[in-house]
Amino acid sequence: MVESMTKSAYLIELEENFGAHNYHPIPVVLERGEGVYVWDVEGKRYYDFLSAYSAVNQGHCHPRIINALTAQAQRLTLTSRAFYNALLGEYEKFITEYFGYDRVLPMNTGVEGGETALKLARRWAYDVKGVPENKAKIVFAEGNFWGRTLAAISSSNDPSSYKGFGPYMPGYELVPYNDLTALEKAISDPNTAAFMVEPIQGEAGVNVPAEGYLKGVRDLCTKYNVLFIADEVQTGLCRTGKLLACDHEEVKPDVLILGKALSGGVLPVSAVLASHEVMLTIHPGEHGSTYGGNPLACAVAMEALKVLKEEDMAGNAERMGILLREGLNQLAKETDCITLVRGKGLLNAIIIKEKNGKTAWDVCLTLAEHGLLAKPTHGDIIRFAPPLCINEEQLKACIQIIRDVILKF
Ligand code: IF1
Repeated sequence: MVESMTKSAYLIELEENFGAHNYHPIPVVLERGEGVYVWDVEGKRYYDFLSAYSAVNQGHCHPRIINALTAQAQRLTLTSRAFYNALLGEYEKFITEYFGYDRVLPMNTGVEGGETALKLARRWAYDVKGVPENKAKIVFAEGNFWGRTLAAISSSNDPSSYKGFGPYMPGYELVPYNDLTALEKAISDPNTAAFMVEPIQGEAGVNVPAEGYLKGVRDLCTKYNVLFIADEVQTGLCRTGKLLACDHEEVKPDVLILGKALSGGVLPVSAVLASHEVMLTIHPGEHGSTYGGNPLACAVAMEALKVLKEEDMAGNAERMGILLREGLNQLAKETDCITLVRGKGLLNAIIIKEKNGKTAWDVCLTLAEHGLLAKPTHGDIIRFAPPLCINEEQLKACIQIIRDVILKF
């Protein structure tokens, strides 16, 4: 390391020289996290307003989750599913009762959850609904994002997700988000297996659908015997002020996909929940994963779910979200560079109008200088999604930071 370089600069240089360039991070190098705070290698403290894209809802390094991790890590971490393990059955009972489903299929990343849900939907279409072999259709909403695999990017209409990675998965159809007429037209096709949708579109920039959309999706999927798959990888686990974003409209999807904060951010854990009828269409040896359902993940996920409930993180997200949007809407009245404020619970975003050549990226760089971490998406949208353990004093401090930066912008 050259003496004159800061440690951050040195570590950024290493990633520049030895890593793939599949990200363009905000130039901050983090080495410690606790609750709503993270520290960089120079010891500067930040409020984390991204929460690792909603994977650290419980706060960074939550002590109960870390304790569950370290205790289990000293006993047994991985057996593969070639054998039973002492935690998986307990976890399966716990999580199915926690969310009110018959069965769970444990995986690791969110996108594996999506892939699993789609395999279940196609298999259910052939074995239960009676769709002719290889004719099953899956419908998605424009603006969807559910991961980076070839099956996932095949459903995307965002060129930065799919361009240059063809050919694409067949059997997909896209409809506009928040449009029940288009949805009914698409899923009335008797070969339709499922409609997979995010209750609020995260990557699209916290796109909140009209009140009643999810209820409409539920009713149409029931009417046409089509599986309603809710991708709650980002919106689930108290992020939007309810346990699940679907709970805002009291609708129950046929298939529920969870990920990210299911482990409180300590290791990849995802899950697909469904009925006996749907889940048992996959038979032994027809799906799986080396790490899926490993005892370490089971121990961590049970504690992560207990923390959400026992610390009333949904209630706090609801209350703090209202405060945050009040602050952002007040700020939007005082400046013309915020064109929109939207969100639910602690999943929020503002849309920044470029000014004097300054963009949302520049705002995020200045926010970082002022001790608040956020990152733009789709150019002009800044997501504000702190850990759900944030308290009123911390939130007010963050609103003040955002005000100071935007009003100077
Ligand atoms: C990246 C954002 C992107 C997701 C939903 C499934 C997955 C995700 C609704 C897949 C993952 C992550 C991926 C990460 C950044 C982040 C993200 F939407 F959250 F902002 F990319 F768009 N369903 N979202 O949001 O879960 O396989 O990643 O565990 O790819 O940069 P995963």
